[in-house]
Amino acid sequence: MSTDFHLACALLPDGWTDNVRLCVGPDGTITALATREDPRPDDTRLGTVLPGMANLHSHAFQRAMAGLSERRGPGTDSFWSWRDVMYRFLDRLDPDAVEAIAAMVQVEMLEAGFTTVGEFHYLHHTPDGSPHDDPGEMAARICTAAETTGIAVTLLPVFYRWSGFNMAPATLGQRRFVCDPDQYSTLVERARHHARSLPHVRVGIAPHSLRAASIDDITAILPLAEEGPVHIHIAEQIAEVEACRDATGHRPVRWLLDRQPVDERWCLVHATHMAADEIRDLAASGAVAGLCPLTEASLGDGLFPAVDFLAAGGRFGIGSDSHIRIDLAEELRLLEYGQRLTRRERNVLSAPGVSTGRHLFDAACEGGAQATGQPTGRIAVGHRADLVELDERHPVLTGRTGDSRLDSWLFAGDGRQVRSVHVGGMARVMDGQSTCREMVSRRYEKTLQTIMADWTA
Ligand code: NGQ
Ligand code: ZN
Repeated sequence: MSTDFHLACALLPDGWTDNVRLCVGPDGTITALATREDPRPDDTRLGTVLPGMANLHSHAFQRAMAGLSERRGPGTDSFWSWRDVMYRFLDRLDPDAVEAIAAMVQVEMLEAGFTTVGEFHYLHHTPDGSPHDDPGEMAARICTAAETTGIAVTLLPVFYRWSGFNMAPATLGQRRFVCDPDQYSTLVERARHHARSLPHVRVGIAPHSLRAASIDDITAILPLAEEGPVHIHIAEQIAEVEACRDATGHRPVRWLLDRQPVDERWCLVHATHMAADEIRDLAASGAVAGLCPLTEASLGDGLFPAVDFLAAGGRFGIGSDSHIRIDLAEELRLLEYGQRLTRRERNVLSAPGVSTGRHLFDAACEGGAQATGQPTGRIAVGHRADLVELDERHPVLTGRTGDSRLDSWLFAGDGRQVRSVHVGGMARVMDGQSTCREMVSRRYEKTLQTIMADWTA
């Protein structure tokens, strides 16, 4: 069965267009698009509609510890002390908990206007570090969560082997992540197996970082990506840049670009600390910079060199990473505000005469689709019908038209202006709420009661 839509006003690739009719095939793809059309009696009628954006970087389980590492410790708190808390937290999670948390996160993403998620998952094994009977158990649970919520998923099973450069052995806290290339190949195969149960799914690979995967490891596992994306954390912390320089004589982005075939399939997550040549060459590679502004602020990473990277033609997308908040509007806003605060200027990341909201939204939709390898981020024939409808009656959007709707949503709003969300033509959010929120949040609450029972700060 196919469904048809009538959109009163839609952001199409060449701009805002009124009275758009879409035909959506049984697999969720837009099969026909016509403009200046009246609605027909059976059409699903929507108001102001944007394409769905992919959230390209997620560690779903971290949502459940949001706010638990905001108490100052005895020394200087940092990314690394946050990571200690995070490791202590994840030790409590079993597959049921991972599934419950992932479903909650996906519900929150959908309600924020994200229609696809790139799940970079590394909590693979049981608490003692031995694999599950099915080594892909955790991938299966992420898929089950997505079956419940309806979000499109790109599974990015993580290769994690070392605790630092020069093949430093993994620590006890990392025992649930570690694989050698053979074990990893099984894991990816199991992830592919479980992915087959979902309608809107891709599988890629994710060497965790240059700390956790050597260049030779990356070379060994790269064929496992097949046609899928390759994601890696890189140059997020100064300590990592320095350790890389000590070990290799080069900065991380330089080291990767010179030793791996980095191209459009790749997503370099964070890439916060780059020298001028790295910015230029990463931009030229066609890879996506996976920016996670709220997490980068929360963890004290530093500021991505957005002005220079965009001027060099670099591509980017947005991830909510640690999920300290899940808010599409706030991520793009903080990306721009970081630049305003340091440069003491306004409307820094757009071009003269161009709406900043529109410019950032378009770029992040495109980058997110590329990085997740999904046919999303565009309302066009051949793309999936991932549709985000804004509530134009919300006070934040009152009286706004065209790009000023995007500016007002992204700079003055949040998830509350999202009225409905369709993924592959299926309604997943209605009247601002995920269609499975109640069930998912009940289960999440139970899970958290257990996890938090004897948690100490
Ligand atoms: C992660 N998160 O894998 O969850 C990392 C922290 C690490 C971010 N980098 C762990 N934001 O990088 O070692
Ligand atoms: Zn991450």
